[in-house]
Amino acid sequence: MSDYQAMQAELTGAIAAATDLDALEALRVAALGKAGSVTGLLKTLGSLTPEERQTVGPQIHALREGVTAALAERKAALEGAALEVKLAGERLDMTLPAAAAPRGSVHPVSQVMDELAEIFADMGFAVATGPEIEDDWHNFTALNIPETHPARAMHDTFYFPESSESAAQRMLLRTHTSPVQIRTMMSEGPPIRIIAPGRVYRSDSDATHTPMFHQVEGLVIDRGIHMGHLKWTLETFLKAYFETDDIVLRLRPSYFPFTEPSAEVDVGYKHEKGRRIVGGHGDDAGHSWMELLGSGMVNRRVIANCGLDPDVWQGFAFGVGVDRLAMLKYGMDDLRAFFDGDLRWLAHYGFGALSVPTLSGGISA
Ligand code: 2NM
Repeated sequence: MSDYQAMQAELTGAIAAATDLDALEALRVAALGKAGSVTGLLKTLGSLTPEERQTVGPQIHALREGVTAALAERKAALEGAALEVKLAGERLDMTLPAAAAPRGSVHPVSQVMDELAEIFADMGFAVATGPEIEDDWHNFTALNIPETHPARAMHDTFYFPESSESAAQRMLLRTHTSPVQIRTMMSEGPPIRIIAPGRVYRSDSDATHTPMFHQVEGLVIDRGIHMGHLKWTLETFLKAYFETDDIVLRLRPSYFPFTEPSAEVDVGYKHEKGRRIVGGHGDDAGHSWMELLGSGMVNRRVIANCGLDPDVWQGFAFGVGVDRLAMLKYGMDDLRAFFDGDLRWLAHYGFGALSVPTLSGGISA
């Protein structure tokens, strides 16, 4: 082996052993740089005789070519490996969810309110809202609730402190969502089809009553409205809500100051594994009636109080507790747990943020 071949073997060995691009560049400079060992040999060619150049020249050139090729090959290998490392570090698992699932859940009351809005929207009802802090007129007087009515007693209503103005200005926490219906009749005018869901307040607290609870009331005002419209609407609503056609209603004569006539609405149900299951005729074997809603034809005096002519406009209204609707459908047995904020209860009974109730996709998600 010539000296040049030995030198090439040594250089290519070092090049093949270079572990990174910096080390490789140092080897290139040491061999092919201005003061490099191979460059130094090339410089000697000028001082050789033509004969010597004939034999030595090709060997030195071959040395340079060999080293250049070895450098290029190693550089490509090292760059390829560096790219692999970079890509491995940037790897994304596209099968993973974009973000961790949220830890919160939708409260059953919110879920049921969404279900109600969806069901009634399909029957042409809009959702109306109003203030929870009301005045006596909208909460009581307009609804034909006389001063002497038990609902006005201090015992039931949360009143704000008397202001320096007249007693009529005294504010209260609404005891039902009916003032929303009053405000809608006065500001929108007929025809009206609304539901008013929301928080209501009564000074009452035991195993089945909380001082704040949720109500949804409905109101239809138009020409020629009668109790047949009321019964059909409630039947259609309850069939959609409980997701069964096997719903039988019983309308029982009752009294409310704001409706005349008034009817309490019972629904047939049975007990199954200690739970109430809505469905069937209440007089059938194993069944009973359960009081579920209050309703009636809006009292002429209420219609007149809102500035409408009761000889032209008639309507029906109804009210139902949302918390109780939720308990019946989703099998909760303790009302007070609704308002405890216990994370274990919410994890168990809560709904996913994406389980939106729709008539086409299913009311209960
Ligand atoms: C009920 C029962 C019966 C009712 C009446 C009205 C209004 F404003 F139109 F007069 N709103 N809601 C009503 C009627 C509410 O809840 C048990």
